[in-house]
Amino acid sequence: MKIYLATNNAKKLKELTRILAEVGLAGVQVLGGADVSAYPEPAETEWTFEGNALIKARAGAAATGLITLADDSGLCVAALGDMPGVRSSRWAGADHDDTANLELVLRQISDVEPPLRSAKFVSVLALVTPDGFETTTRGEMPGQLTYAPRGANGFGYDPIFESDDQPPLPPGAPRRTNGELSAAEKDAISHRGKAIRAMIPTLAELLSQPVISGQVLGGAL
Ligand code: ITT
Repeated sequence: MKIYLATNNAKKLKELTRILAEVGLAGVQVLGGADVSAYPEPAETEWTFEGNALIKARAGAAATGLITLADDSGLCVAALGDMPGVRSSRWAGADHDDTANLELVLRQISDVEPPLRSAKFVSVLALVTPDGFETTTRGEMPGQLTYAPRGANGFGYDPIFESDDQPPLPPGAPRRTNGELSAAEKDAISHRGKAIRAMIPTLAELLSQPVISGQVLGGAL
Protein backbone atom coordinates (compact mmCIF):
# COMPACT_ATOMS: atom_id res chain seq x y z
CA MET A 1 0.00 0.00 0.00
CA LYS A 2 1.32 3.45 -0.96
CA ILE A 3 0.55 6.93 0.25
CA TYR A 4 1.84 10.18 -1.20
CA LEU A 5 3.14 13.16 0.79
CA ALA A 6 2.46 16.23 -1.35
CA THR A 7 5.14 18.78 -0.48
CA ASN A 8 7.96 20.54 -2.29
CA ASN A 9 9.70 21.36 0.98
CA ALA A 10 12.43 18.73 1.47
CA LYS A 11 12.81 19.41 5.20
CA LYS A 12 9.07 19.21 5.79
CA LEU A 13 8.98 15.94 3.83
CA LYS A 14 11.78 14.58 6.00
CA GLU A 15 9.84 15.41 9.19
CA LEU A 16 6.57 13.96 7.87
CA THR A 17 8.27 10.73 6.78
CA ARG A 18 10.15 10.45 10.06
CA ILE A 19 7.05 10.92 12.23
CA LEU A 20 5.00 8.50 10.11
CA ALA A 21 7.79 5.92 10.47
CA GLU A 22 7.87 6.51 14.22
CA VAL A 23 4.15 5.85 14.68
CA GLY A 24 4.58 2.75 12.52
CA LEU A 25 2.06 1.93 9.81
CA ALA A 26 3.09 -1.58 8.86
CA GLY A 27 3.51 -2.26 5.15
CA VAL A 28 2.88 1.31 4.02
CA GLN A 29 5.24 2.81 1.45
CA VAL A 30 5.53 6.58 1.75
CA LEU A 31 6.23 8.43 -1.52
CA GLY A 32 7.51 11.99 -1.93
CA GLY A 33 7.61 14.29 -4.94
CA ALA A 34 10.71 12.58 -6.37
CA ASP A 35 8.81 9.26 -6.55
CA VAL A 36 5.87 10.46 -8.67
CA SER A 37 5.50 12.10 -12.08
CA ALA A 38 5.80 15.88 -11.94
CA TYR A 39 2.54 17.84 -11.90
CA PRO A 40 1.76 21.57 -11.70
CA GLU A 41 2.09 23.00 -8.19
CA PRO A 42 -1.31 24.41 -7.18
CA ALA A 43 -1.53 28.03 -6.01
CA GLU A 44 -2.14 28.34 -2.25
CA THR A 45 -4.94 30.86 -2.55
CA GLU A 46 -6.78 30.30 0.74
CA TRP A 47 -6.42 32.28 3.98
CA THR A 48 -6.71 29.26 6.26
CA PHE A 49 -4.27 26.41 6.85
CA GLU A 50 -7.15 23.97 6.29
CA GLY A 51 -8.00 25.50 2.91
CA ASN A 52 -4.44 25.44 1.60
CA ALA A 53 -3.70 21.94 2.93
CA LEU A 54 -6.77 20.66 1.08
CA ILE A 55 -5.73 22.42 -2.14
CA LYS A 56 -2.34 20.67 -2.02
CA ALA A 57 -3.74 17.25 -1.07
CA ARG A 58 -6.48 17.39 -3.74
CA ALA A 59 -3.90 18.22 -6.42
CA GLY A 60 -1.67 15.37 -5.25
CA ALA A 61 -4.47 12.81 -5.17
CA ALA A 62 -5.72 13.87 -8.60
CA ALA A 63 -2.24 13.67 -10.13
CA THR A 64 -1.09 10.40 -8.54
CA GLY A 65 -4.26 8.43 -7.90
CA LEU A 66 -2.93 7.75 -4.40
CA ILE A 67 -4.18 8.53 -0.92
CA THR A 68 -2.45 11.86 -0.38
CA LEU A 69 -1.39 13.82 2.69
CA ALA A 70 -0.42 17.49 2.56
CA ASP A 71 0.69 19.81 5.37
CA ASP A 72 0.02 23.53 5.42
CA SER A 73 1.82 25.13 8.29
CA GLY A 74 3.26 28.34 9.60
CA LEU A 75 4.20 30.61 12.45
CA CYS A 76 1.48 32.79 14.01
CA VAL A 77 2.96 35.72 15.94
CA ALA A 78 0.61 37.33 18.49
CA ALA A 79 2.13 40.81 18.13
CA LEU A 80 1.65 40.60 14.35
CA GLY A 81 -2.02 39.64 14.53
CA ASP A 82 -1.15 35.95 13.94
CA MET A 83 0.82 36.66 10.79
CA PRO A 84 2.84 35.45 8.92
CA GLY A 85 0.48 32.46 9.32
CA VAL A 86 -0.41 30.95 5.96
CA ARG A 87 2.13 33.29 4.32
CA SER A 88 5.06 32.01 6.42
CA SER A 89 7.11 30.47 3.61
CA ARG A 90 7.01 33.65 1.52
CA TRP A 91 7.04 36.30 4.27
CA ALA A 92 10.15 38.08 2.97
CA GLY A 93 9.52 37.40 -0.71
CA ALA A 94 8.43 34.84 -3.23
CA ASP A 95 11.34 32.43 -2.78
CA HIS A 96 11.57 30.17 0.28
CA ASP A 97 14.45 31.89 2.05
CA ASP A 98 14.20 30.80 5.68
CA THR A 99 16.86 33.24 6.92
CA ALA A 100 15.28 36.28 5.27
CA ASN A 101 11.87 35.26 6.63
CA LEU A 102 12.96 34.91 10.25
CA GLU A 103 15.07 38.08 10.12
CA LEU A 104 12.04 40.02 8.89
CA VAL A 105 9.89 38.72 11.76
CA LEU A 106 12.59 39.67 14.29
CA ARG A 107 12.76 43.20 12.83
CA GLN A 108 8.98 43.53 12.89
CA ILE A 109 8.81 42.74 16.61
CA SER A 110 12.12 44.33 17.63
CA ASP A 111 10.38 46.66 20.13
CA VAL A 112 8.11 43.96 21.60
CA GLU A 113 9.07 42.68 25.07
CA PRO A 114 8.23 39.33 26.68
CA PRO A 115 5.65 38.02 27.45
CA LEU A 116 4.22 39.69 24.33
CA ARG A 117 6.75 37.88 22.12
CA SER A 118 4.50 34.85 22.13
CA ALA A 119 3.82 32.83 18.99
CA LYS A 120 2.62 29.42 17.93
CA PHE A 121 3.40 27.03 15.13
CA VAL A 122 0.35 25.54 13.41
CA SER A 123 0.24 22.48 11.16
CA VAL A 124 -2.88 21.33 9.37
CA LEU A 125 -2.65 17.96 7.69
CA ALA A 126 -5.14 17.21 4.94
CA LEU A 127 -5.89 13.70 3.74
CA VAL A 128 -7.60 13.28 0.38
CA THR A 129 -8.36 9.99 -1.38
CA PRO A 130 -8.77 9.67 -5.16
CA ASP A 131 -12.39 8.73 -4.42
CA GLY A 132 -13.09 12.12 -2.90
CA PHE A 133 -12.93 11.49 0.84
CA GLU A 134 -11.38 14.49 2.64
CA THR A 135 -10.46 15.21 6.21
CA THR A 136 -8.04 17.42 8.15
CA THR A 137 -6.28 17.38 11.52
CA ARG A 138 -4.54 20.27 13.29
CA GLY A 139 -1.63 20.50 15.68
CA GLU A 140 -0.28 23.56 17.47
CA MET A 141 2.92 24.31 19.41
CA PRO A 142 2.90 27.41 21.63
CA GLY A 143 6.09 29.26 22.49
CA GLN A 144 8.09 32.48 22.61
CA LEU A 145 10.25 34.23 20.03
CA THR A 146 13.91 34.95 20.77
CA TYR A 147 15.82 38.13 19.82
CA ALA A 148 18.34 36.26 17.65
CA PRO A 149 18.53 32.86 15.92
CA ARG A 150 20.11 29.90 17.74
CA GLY A 151 20.66 26.33 16.54
CA ALA A 152 21.00 24.67 13.16
CA ASN A 153 18.48 21.85 13.50
CA GLY A 154 15.02 21.87 11.96
CA PHE A 155 14.12 24.48 9.36
CA GLY A 156 12.17 27.67 8.75
CA TYR A 157 11.61 29.69 11.92
CA ASP A 158 12.93 26.98 14.29
CA PRO A 159 16.06 28.96 15.31
CA ILE A 160 13.97 31.84 16.76
CA PHE A 161 11.27 29.79 18.52
CA GLU A 162 11.42 28.47 22.09
CA SER A 163 8.62 25.99 22.66
CA ASP A 164 6.69 26.28 25.93
CA ASP A 165 6.61 22.46 26.00
CA GLN A 166 10.32 21.82 25.56
CA PRO A 167 11.89 18.96 27.50
CA PRO A 168 12.91 19.79 31.08
CA LEU A 169 16.49 20.96 31.56
CA PRO A 170 18.80 21.00 34.58
CA PRO A 171 18.17 24.00 36.91
CA GLY A 172 19.70 27.17 35.50
CA ALA A 173 20.16 25.79 31.99
CA PRO A 174 18.97 28.17 29.26
CA ARG A 175 15.84 27.40 27.31
CA ARG A 176 16.45 25.93 23.87
CA THR A 177 15.07 26.98 20.52
CA ASN A 178 13.56 24.36 18.22
CA GLY A 179 16.81 24.70 16.28
CA GLU A 180 18.64 23.38 19.33
CA LEU A 181 16.34 20.39 19.89
CA SER A 182 17.05 16.95 18.47
CA ALA A 183 14.71 15.62 15.80
CA ALA A 184 13.05 13.28 18.30
CA GLU A 185 12.62 16.08 20.86
CA LYS A 186 10.95 18.32 18.27
CA ASP A 187 8.69 15.57 16.89
CA ALA A 188 7.40 14.73 20.37
CA ILE A 189 6.06 18.26 20.96
CA SER A 190 5.69 19.75 17.49
CA HIS A 191 2.60 20.99 15.70
CA ARG A 192 3.38 18.53 12.88
CA GLY A 193 3.82 15.59 15.25
CA LYS A 194 0.45 16.35 16.85
CA ALA A 195 -1.34 16.71 13.49
CA ILE A 196 0.09 13.43 12.19
CA ARG A 197 -0.67 11.48 15.34
CA ALA A 198 -4.25 12.77 15.19
CA MET A 199 -4.52 11.53 11.59
CA ILE A 200 -3.18 8.02 12.25
CA PRO A 201 -6.47 6.34 13.24
CA THR A 202 -8.13 7.56 10.03
CA LEU A 203 -5.16 6.61 7.91
CA ALA A 204 -4.88 3.16 9.46
CA GLU A 205 -8.54 2.49 8.89
CA LEU A 206 -8.40 3.70 5.28
CA LEU A 207 -5.36 1.61 4.47
CA SER A 208 -6.77 -1.61 5.83
CA GLN A 209 -10.25 -1.35 4.33
CA PRO A 210 -11.59 -0.69 0.84
CA VAL A 211 -12.56 2.83 -0.11
CA ILE A 212 -15.93 2.91 -1.84
CA SER A 213 -16.32 5.66 -4.41
CA GLY A 214 -17.89 8.76 -2.90
CA GLN A 215 -18.08 7.37 0.62
CA VAL A 216 -15.66 5.83 3.01
CA LEU A 217 -16.17 2.76 5.14
CA GLY A 218 -19.92 3.18 5.30
CA GLY A 219 -19.49 6.43 7.20
CA ALA A 220 -17.45 4.78 9.91
CA LEU A 221 -14.81 7.51 9.89
P1 ITT B 1 4.78 22.94 0.54
O1 ITT B 1 3.66 23.93 0.37
O2 ITT B 1 5.31 22.42 -0.76
O3 ITT B 1 4.47 21.84 1.50
P2 ITT B 1 6.06 25.16 1.92
O4 ITT B 1 7.36 25.32 2.66
O5 ITT B 1 5.69 26.24 0.94
O6 ITT B 1 6.06 23.72 1.21
P3 ITT B 1 3.86 25.94 3.59
O7 ITT B 1 3.19 26.79 2.55
O8 ITT B 1 3.01 25.08 4.46
O9 ITT B 1 4.92 24.95 2.96
O10 ITT B 1 4.73 26.91 4.50
C1 ITT B 1 5.26 26.45 5.69
C2 ITT B 1 6.28 27.45 6.22
O11 ITT B 1 6.04 27.67 7.61
C3 ITT B 1 7.68 26.86 6.12
O12 ITT B 1 8.29 27.18 4.89
C4 ITT B 1 8.37 27.52 7.31
O13 ITT B 1 8.75 28.83 6.97
C5 ITT B 1 7.24 27.60 8.34
N1 ITT B 1 7.19 26.37 9.16
C6 ITT B 1 6.24 25.41 9.14
N2 ITT B 1 6.54 24.42 9.98
C7 ITT B 1 7.72 24.74 10.55
C8 ITT B 1 8.55 24.12 11.48
O14 ITT B 1 8.27 22.91 11.97
N3 ITT B 1 9.66 24.74 11.84
C9 ITT B 1 9.97 25.94 11.34
N4 ITT B 1 9.27 26.60 10.43
C10 ITT B 1 8.12 26.01 10.03
